[in-house]
Amino acid sequence: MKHLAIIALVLSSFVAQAQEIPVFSRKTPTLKELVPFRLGVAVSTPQVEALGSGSRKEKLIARHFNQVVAENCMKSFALQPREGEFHFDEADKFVDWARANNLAVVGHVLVWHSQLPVWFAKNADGSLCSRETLLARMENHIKTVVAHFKGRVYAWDVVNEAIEADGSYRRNDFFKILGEEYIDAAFKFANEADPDIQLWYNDYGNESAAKNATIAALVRRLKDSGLRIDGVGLQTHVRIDEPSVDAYEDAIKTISAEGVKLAITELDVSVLPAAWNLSAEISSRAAYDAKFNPWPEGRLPDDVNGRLGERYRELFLLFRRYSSIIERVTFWGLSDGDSWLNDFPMAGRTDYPLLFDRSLRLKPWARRALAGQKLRDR
Ligand code: 9MR
Repeated sequence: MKHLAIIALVLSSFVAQAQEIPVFSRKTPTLKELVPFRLGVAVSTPQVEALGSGSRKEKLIARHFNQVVAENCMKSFALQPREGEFHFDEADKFVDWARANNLAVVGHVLVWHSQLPVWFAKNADGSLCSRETLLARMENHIKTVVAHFKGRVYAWDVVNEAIEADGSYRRNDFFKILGEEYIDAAFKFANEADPDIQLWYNDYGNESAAKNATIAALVRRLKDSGLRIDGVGLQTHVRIDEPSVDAYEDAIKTISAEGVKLAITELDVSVLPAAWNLSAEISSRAAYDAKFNPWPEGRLPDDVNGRLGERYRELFLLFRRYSSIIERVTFWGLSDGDSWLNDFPMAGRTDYPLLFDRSLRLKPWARRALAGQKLRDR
């Protein structure tokens, strides 16, 4: 009997272990496995420079995401700093690394008023160039760049941020010279350069109904003129408490009604007090003031971190509901330390807008928030 009891005890401990094995060996899902769309991240220029060194950041990007976009190194000032002088080394390094790691690449950006090299829309004396000159420069830039990355980039942001919050067209140099038809020209040149890549319009401030109405009208106009536009990117630089999810849902409905795909292209959630307005307009700046930088030590209080998780969860619940039209969700940076928000609109702040903290630890709520699951009590 005694022997039997010992055997039973040994067996039951085996059974218990056997039952536990799946629990211990079950693979923790990567972030990209938790969502029904592509999951992307913007890669900063210092990160691009370090690619190939086997850094922890590089490993995290390759492991958790399946799409990337260059935060800066594929903009016109980087690719063609002087007229006719193209620099592709850094961007090529980025694109080749991405492809070797099975990451789909989005090109950002062909036509944008910001980070535009001075020569692009100006004469040597600083005055605005002629219509013909600007069209020729746009055509050369767009066709050279798109052709260079053909087959390696699957979608391009063709035009970025052409519309203001009030729904009017931004009076940038392109607009001053060509009117809103600079947008038509950009889409035409991009399509001629590569009929197989996706062509996107991209903008921020997506809670504005007036802006969305103009974006929808723009999509309609382009299509009516026989031009191709495949998608509209909603940048989604938002704050912990605004804008409302309902306003975002309205944007999704209004724009997708025009028969284009959507993507969340530059997601981040600022937790800091609004130091300016709710804008991603990079030319707005404010002088440093410590009262707008409440957590300078790099540690966010638990309650605020918890609210950040809830905010991400409500956003992902919305994105998941529209996953049949949302093609990808891309974070504008890997970790809090990488974010542009630390310096915008006020330099020297410490923001906490992304999924990985400054030590590259995944925030405790991240997996559940992306999966749309109730967060655990903290
Ligand atoms: O994150 C980018 C930052 O490093 C650059 O200094 C800035 C320059 O204009 O651009 C930032 O990225 C912007 C993106 O290209 C377009 N949408 C708004 C983004 C944040 O400003």
